[in-house]
Amino acid sequence: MPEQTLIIIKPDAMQRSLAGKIISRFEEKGFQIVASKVMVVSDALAAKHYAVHKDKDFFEGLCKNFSSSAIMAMVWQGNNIIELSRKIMGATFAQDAKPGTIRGDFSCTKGFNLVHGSDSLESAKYEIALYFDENEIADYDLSNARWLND
Ligand code: IDP
Ligand code: MG
Repeated sequence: MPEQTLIIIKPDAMQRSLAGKIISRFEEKGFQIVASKVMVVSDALAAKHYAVHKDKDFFEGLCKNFSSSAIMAMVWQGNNIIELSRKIMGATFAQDAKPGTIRGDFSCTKGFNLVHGSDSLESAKYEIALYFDENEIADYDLSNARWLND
């Protein structure tokens, strides 16, 4: 199975109608989207999602922002997607992120950085399971893609 990761379009990006632009970045790179849903994250889910940061001083504000309005949770797959998606997103603080990255191109703030992506195989597995049942993750079989040879 190709490597999979959880990508989330955060509330600030959804409110700014940036979902399409963000999705395009991953599509253009050649990655495949295999699951998606729009939802409002509960306080409990936000705390689980950001559990690794539970002792940080920004944890409470982070969870509050993350659960404040709708997000789009997605599973994407492709070669080396965990490392490459982090590059596509750019540095954590959007004000430091390089032009050409999602955060560098669309945000000039610190914490409102538009997008989340898993940072390791282990966190991807944990995070995907927080949002999706196995039967909600589809696949596309390109071995039989008739449009490729039409
Ligand atoms: P990441 O999203 O690039 O993986 P993490 O270090 O995992 O960055 O932090 C999770 C999220 O917490 C960040 O995306 C950002 O929204 C927020 N955050 C991280 N560090 C700070 C901080 O020092 N102040 C405020 N918010 C922060
Ligand atoms: Mg992180």
